[in-house]
Amino acid sequence: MTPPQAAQPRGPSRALGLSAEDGRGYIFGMGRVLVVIPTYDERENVRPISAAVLAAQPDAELLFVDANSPDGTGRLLDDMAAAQPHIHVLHQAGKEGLGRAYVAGFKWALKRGYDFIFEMDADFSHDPAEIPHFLAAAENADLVLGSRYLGGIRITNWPLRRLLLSMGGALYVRLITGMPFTDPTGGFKCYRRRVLEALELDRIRSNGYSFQIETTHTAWMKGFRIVEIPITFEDRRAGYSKMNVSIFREALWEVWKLYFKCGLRRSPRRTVPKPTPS
Ligand SMILES: Nc1nc2c(ncn2[C@@H]2O[C@H](COP(=O)(O)OP(=O)(O)O)[C@@H](O)[C@H]2O)c(=O)[nH]1
Ligand SMILES: [Mg+2]
Repeated sequence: MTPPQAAQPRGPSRALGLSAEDGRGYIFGMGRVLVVIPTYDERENVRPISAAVLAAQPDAELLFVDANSPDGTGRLLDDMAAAQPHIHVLHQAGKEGLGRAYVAGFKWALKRGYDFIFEMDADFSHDPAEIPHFLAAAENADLVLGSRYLGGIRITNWPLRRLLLSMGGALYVRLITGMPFTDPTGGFKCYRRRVLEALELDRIRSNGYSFQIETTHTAWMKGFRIVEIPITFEDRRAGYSKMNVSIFREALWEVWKLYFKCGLRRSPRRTVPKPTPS
């Protein structure tokens, strides 16, 4: 009989040659990781999502950016932050849109020296278990996009109307801007800090889906390396969606603005040097 084998690191742990014990190697090997999560009325979700992020990536930190949620999410987050040093909270005066929340979160992250900064929703549509895969991909990329459409559609429990809107939107963005990405409106992303430093955050005005398109488009035009990895997207289990028609309408126009802003160019002029291996 062969003796039992020691557990082998799986997935990205193996790819990076790291210890599988607790994932800490990512942090010591690569830098500090912050997951930024905007919240508006997410009381049922913030505790379980924090636990899931820390289970997937034990040394990551979380920053919640709360829009003064009427359901008391902000107070709950304060309690969580007081009890748990990995959790931080930024309070906004009110609901100003996703873009304003992320810009505030990104500035907070840059000031405090984080190296890998994630965007993620609070509602479990984005699976925190994917975080190590993003970090593995970020070894050779400046911006990693989670794609629901790379190599096939992986969305569960979404009404057909929303799926068609999202897929049509992706095609529209691709045709107008020339960006070769399958899911440009997705909100599960990992930035190296040098991308956020280059984005000129104060100049970003778009707010909903177009915020996702604008940040990726600006990074792409500046020549940063962008890769997509496949993710599975599940409709939220608790709470309600804040998506509305004005967010959709904003995106329709913003895409044209981006195209005109870069002088009708549909490809980057240059590529920045590869990120130095960490
Ligand atoms: N701070 C802040 N968070 C927001 C705002 N709008 C939505 N969110 C949060 O952003 C994430 C995505 O919103 P969600 O309603 O799930 O959009 P959907 O996934 O497109 O249906 C969730 O975590 C929301 O709580 C906002 O105006 N401000
Ligand atoms: Mg959602």
